[in-house]
Amino acid sequence: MKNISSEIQASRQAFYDAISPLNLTPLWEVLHALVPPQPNSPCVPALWKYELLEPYLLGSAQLITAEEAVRRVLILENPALRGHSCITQSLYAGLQLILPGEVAPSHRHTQSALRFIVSGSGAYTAVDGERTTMQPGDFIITPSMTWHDHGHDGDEPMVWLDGLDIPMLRFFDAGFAENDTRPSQEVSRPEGASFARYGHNMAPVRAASPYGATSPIFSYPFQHVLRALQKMQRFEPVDAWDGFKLRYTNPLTGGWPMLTMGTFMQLLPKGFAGRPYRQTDGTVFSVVRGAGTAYIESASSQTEFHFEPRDHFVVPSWYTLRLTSTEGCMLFSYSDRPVHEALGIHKEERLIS
Ligand code: 1HN
Repeated sequence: MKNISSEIQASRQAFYDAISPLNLTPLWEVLHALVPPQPNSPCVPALWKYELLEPYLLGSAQLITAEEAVRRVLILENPALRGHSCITQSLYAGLQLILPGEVAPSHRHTQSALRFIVSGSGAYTAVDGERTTMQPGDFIITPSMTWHDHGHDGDEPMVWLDGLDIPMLRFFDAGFAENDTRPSQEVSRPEGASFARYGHNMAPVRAASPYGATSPIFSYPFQHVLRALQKMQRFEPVDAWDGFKLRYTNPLTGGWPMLTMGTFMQLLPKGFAGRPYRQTDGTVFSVVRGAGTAYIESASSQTEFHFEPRDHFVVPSWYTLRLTSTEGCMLFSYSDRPVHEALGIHKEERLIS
């Protein structure tokens, strides 16, 4: 507000006090905060070094079983939003541990989940009667309201990143959940059945999409993405901002595999020094291979994260990100971009320097 006399200020305050019991408040006091000239996220950039958290994650198995915990997860909480179980205002992230012989019991909920496998192998996730064995680097989907449980027939601890749209569903007050009557759901189809039907640029002639606009494929194996990016690296010019970057797709539509979260894999070649960009979708990164540096800036802050395999970091909406990698690296990421696009509010700026 401009310079105003204390007399006017006092009479305005008296007015606000008078209308407050009627649950009224003056727009003119909050207008610029409500409609900022550009995004002004309450989130901050943050890095979770796997090396530092791994002892605690593995140690959590001494405290509680997967069955008792239902899901034994350490949530990655944005440092500026502690206590809200979220990594950005719209996204949840956590690292889940399952040990050989354990079961994470079957349940279902309207929140959609993605898994990105970080460490170990041999555990399976079951979705809608079909099990998928998980390998490092695989991207796996649990569509909204599908029964899902996890189990582990292998012989080493297994860790994956869970990405859920929990804060969005909380915002819309649209959360429903239900526990199954059995810890593990019955298997009704062989492993790979969905991939056979939908994973080879083919589709059943008459069958309708089993999960609406969500992808009919539960698992996007790492080996396929790796092959694609390595091949691209040989014949395609490198993108000055992204390196070589692909988005995962729903094979039936070409659109995003999930309605609320978009997923990506990128390869930064050796010696890559990316240009800066910013976009409205705050993004969570999981480091698959190699190492590099993320330079993250806003008008009032500058952060530099050195990342290695299994590290995770978050870049809030409209922060500028620049990626570099001396040895080369691969990064998986997810964001709420499908929602921004559906609402017509997605914005990206690719800057020159
Ligand atoms: C959930 O169902 C899983 O199925 C993981 O593995 C994390 C966080 C909150 C609510 C449900 C899972 C979750 C979750």
